[in-house]
Amino acid sequence: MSRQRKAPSTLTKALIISLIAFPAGVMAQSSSVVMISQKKRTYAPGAVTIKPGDTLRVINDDIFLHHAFVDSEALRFDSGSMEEGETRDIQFDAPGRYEVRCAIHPKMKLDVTVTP
Ligand SMILES: [Cu+2]
Repeated sequence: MSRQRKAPSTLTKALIISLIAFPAGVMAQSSSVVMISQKKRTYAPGAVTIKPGDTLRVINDDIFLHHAFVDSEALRFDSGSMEEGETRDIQFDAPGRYEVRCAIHPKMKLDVTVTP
């Protein structure tokens, strides 16, 4: 009996493993949501650097229609028309450089760098 009491139970082992693994797991899986404003026919900020898995949340802060699209090999995204106050989330999974444009205002450009 005494030998059984000294051996850690499966539950105890699982708790110990969880406590050790949890902080590393949180760091590896953390992803961010970065706000991007469409204002006065520009993206603000105009350039952003993010990590794989991060999301850009684009909001139309103008009183007229905008749009947001990405057309690259790694990612194709089309927001459709975005009215005042509307948001769209664009998640970037693959490292690389991207451009987010607006089909309504050709000069609008957001440079996105996704670092490995
Ligand atoms: Cu626009």
